[in-house]
Amino acid sequence: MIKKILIANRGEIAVRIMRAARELGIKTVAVYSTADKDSMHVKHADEAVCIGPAPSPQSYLNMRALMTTALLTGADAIHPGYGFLSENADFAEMVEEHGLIWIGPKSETIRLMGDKVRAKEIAIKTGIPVVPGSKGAVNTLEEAKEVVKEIGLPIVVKAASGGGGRGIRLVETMDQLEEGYKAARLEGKTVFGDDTVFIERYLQNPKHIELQVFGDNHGNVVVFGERDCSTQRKKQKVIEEAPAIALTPKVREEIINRIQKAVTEIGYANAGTVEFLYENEQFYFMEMNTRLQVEHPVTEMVYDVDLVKEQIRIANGEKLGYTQKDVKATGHAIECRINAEDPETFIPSPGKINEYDAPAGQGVRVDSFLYDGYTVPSSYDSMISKLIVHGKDRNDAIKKAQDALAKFQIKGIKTNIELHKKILDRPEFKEGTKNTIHWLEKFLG
Ligand code: MV4
Repeated sequence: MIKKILIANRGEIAVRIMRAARELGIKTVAVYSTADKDSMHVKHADEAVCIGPAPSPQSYLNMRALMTTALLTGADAIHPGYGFLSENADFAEMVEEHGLIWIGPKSETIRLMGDKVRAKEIAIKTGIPVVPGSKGAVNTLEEAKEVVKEIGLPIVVKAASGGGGRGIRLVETMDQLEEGYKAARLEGKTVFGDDTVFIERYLQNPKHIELQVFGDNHGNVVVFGERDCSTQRKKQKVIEEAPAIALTPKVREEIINRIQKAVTEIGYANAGTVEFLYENEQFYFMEMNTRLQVEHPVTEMVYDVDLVKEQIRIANGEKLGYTQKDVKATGHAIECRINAEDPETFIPSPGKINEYDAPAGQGVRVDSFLYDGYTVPSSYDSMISKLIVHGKDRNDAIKKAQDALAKFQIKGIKTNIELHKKILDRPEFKEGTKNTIHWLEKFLG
């Protein structure tokens, strides 16, 4: 049984994980960098250990410091949160090898899904629809030309170790192919240490829809529906919602059933997200994320489930305790990511908060680590808060989000709260199907 969890993260997600642990009667160990000594996650933990200076490679990414801290504090499990080391198979393996519990999928699964070529092969094998493209890796420019002759233009060249938008090149004409192919390979090599690439037909104007899956260590898998994460800028999600109203009940049921079957087949354990592009009523597999996601609360709201508690229970060896037909979504949830950033330039805007007043009420949730007088450090992500609302339907949720945003006061630093108000007020957003992955960027001009 897990008695003490080390949380290898900071910010709102560290606080979020501590809440789940406390509710389960489990002690927590916070780790922090010197830049985070006054941070909320340090105050909320049962114990806190400083693991290094502000730069992440020397603190939150320092595997040896984290492992040592876990052993010295007697933690029996590590929760990585999202970002940082959450999808680092080497770290998950290190934790496993030291006899501690990794609260996430097996290191082997993380390694497999980190390789987008192998992940796509698994998708094809298990009956998940994929974007037409090369059969596996494309090793020469000649091969790339052959693939283009077969599937036509435009195409994208993607790094096999990529993800989150790095190492991807759009090729619209034959004479752009050499440059795009070489650039994707080089970016793969420089950013991920792997120059393997593959090719896909380019989808012009899709939505980004992802499905939340959950497996236990006894062969049971449940899919907690989908999220629409299309409202994004520069591959950073801004608003996420559940369910995706673009889907008809039939299309939703079919993709849920397919994924449930496929994820059961691969013996997946713990939380995962299967990401798709969605265009003309078709799903196209992109990748599988082997971690808890930032936007997990919208799923929690509509399925009335605590996904972090579920992660901990599953890591403890417990069974899921419900099946696919037991889980049902109610109403609509919307998450607004509140960033400390300049509203014009989007440049991060850290600094001291001299007034903080968060909204509350029925169906209103704020996941944050802010308090009056807190100084947002400059060393980390600019996301400082998540506003999540749950309404009886999408219009109700939009209205609740607008009311909550009107009440939200964060003074002393610049935030994107006004941007959220503008987005929620747009007819194209309200309509709900026109906001594809390119919509927000076009709207912002
Ligand atoms: C694509 C695509 C269109 N067609 N693949 C960007 C991030 C990476 N995870 C995959 N990405 C894309 N892959 C094909 N075959 C368009 C994108 C894309 C995108 C995807 C999701 C959310 C935002 C995006 C913004 C630009 C491009």
